[in-house]
Amino acid sequence: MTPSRTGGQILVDQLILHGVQQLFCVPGESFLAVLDALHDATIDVTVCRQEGGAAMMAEAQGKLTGRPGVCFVTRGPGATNAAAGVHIAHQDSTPMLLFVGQVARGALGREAFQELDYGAVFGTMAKWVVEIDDPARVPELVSRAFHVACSGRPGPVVIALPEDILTEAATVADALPYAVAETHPGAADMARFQALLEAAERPVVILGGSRWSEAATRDVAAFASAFDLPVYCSFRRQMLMSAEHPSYAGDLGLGANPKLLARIRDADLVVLLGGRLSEVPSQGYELLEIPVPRQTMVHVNADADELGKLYRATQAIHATPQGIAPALAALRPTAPVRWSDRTRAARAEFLAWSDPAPIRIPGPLQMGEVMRHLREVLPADAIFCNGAGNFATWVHRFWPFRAFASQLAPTSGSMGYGLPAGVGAKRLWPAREVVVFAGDGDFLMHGQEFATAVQYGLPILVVLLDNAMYGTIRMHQETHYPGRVSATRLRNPDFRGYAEVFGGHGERVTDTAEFAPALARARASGKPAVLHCLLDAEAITPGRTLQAIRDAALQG
Ligand SMILES: Cc1ncc(C[n+]2csc(CCOP(=O)(O)OP(=O)(O)O)c2C)c(N)n1
Repeated sequence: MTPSRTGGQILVDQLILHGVQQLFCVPGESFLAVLDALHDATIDVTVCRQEGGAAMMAEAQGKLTGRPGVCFVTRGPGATNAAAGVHIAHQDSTPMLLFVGQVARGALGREAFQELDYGAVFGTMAKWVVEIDDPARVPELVSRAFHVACSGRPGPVVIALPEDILTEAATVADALPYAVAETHPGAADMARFQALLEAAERPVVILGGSRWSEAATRDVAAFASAFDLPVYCSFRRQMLMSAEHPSYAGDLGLGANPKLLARIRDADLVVLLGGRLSEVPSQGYELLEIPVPRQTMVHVNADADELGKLYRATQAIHATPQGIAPALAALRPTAPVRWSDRTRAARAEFLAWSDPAPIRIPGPLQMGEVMRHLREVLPADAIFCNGAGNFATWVHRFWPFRAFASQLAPTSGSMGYGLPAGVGAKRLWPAREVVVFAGDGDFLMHGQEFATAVQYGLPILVVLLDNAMYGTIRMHQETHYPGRVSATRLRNPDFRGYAEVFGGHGERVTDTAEFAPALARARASGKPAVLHCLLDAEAITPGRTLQAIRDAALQG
């Protein structure tokens, strides 16, 4: 006999049977019945300080595991705050479930207290939005939410919960744990792919998107080795290939290596494996022609709708990276490959570009030295997290990603992501070292989540690069409106003191020599830590000063 349960209890039971072990929330009176059901459940709840941070923590867990991260927020303002994380999950193709409180069914449509129409609010951002209007339908609709979030191109699903369905009882059976369908290439697809590859003189492979696994990255690395192919990662997808692999040739981010871009333009075959080659990696949609690239193109994507959306590929294969990886690993060249010299040259260009040793910037704190030190002392599988800003270049260009699930960075370019992502990662895998790179602007967008790190005893390390401005925007200002500084200066707090008053460990770093001992003390502290690093404002990129950018713009 199925017992009668409240909607809140049914919901929590569904989460458990679908394998949810953690969730993030800011509580609200709209879902008290869920909070009550969680009181005796096996799910670890992280209570956060702002819904944007909570949603980003959930999104980060989705990115690391491929399973939906789960977040609960209250109606109205809770939901709009959480939108920041929903947008990231959408653009980054991350499975995520956002449960939102809703007014009682009897008040719907009256613009009741904090009422929103979630279908309208999240319509362009979520993969699916549903309002559950009957506790007996919770198993069905939650099961569907898990499947929608994970299938094809993953993304966020928003589930609105009218508060009276959570307290009403129903007698209904549980669903089964969700199971996501893989799409695999057929034998004919693989034969055609191999023929296109072996006809090429200058092939390149670009990895991106989601639906990867550690095993899939190993298979693709084996495929790259067997064919001695140059492999690139898309923007903020560097964890898909070890930087130490002899085939790895760099990433297609903001400020990408010009030599790398030239090689992709010069290729005669582009294999786009998993990604969309969206605006940033395509360098403003200019790297490949739209809709018909000059190069022969093979596009492999988990979502049939992404194939032919921007690029009319020579061959389109509807398969997930996990679904195609074993077939790629099984391919063997039928003749010696002709592009090994090119692969070596591309690799050498990457190694030169990503070497921090020659980098010199204005001021006493040399970030090249800092990155070199981090490369020496941090474990290869440290999880690097960042939001948006020029500071992120130091990570993307100079940290050699070597492990799957070691990168948390929003392809959506969302500031304020690094700290909550780091909290999400450390909650998930406490034994992994978690490093957050943040700008001074970026950090304070969700700096309040440092309190969450302290509350849960999460010793994450924040390297906070303070140049007293929204530097990226200032850089663009100097390019387009030289000398006319507008709304980009910041007066910052003492971030060492900030960390300390929150109950964490703080350090202030003003020159290169101070960095290593400060890092050692922070790591030994066992507490969440902030290294407040004061950067010379002129050091706006690893290669150019603000003054040089302004001078170049003034000279027209
Ligand atoms: C949520 C959000 N708001 C605004 C922007 C626009 N934006 C991009 S980078 C940036 C400045 C980042 O400043 P900071 O974190 O101090 O890093 P810096 O560029 O100085 O290294 C801004 C405002 C954004 N990407 N995301």
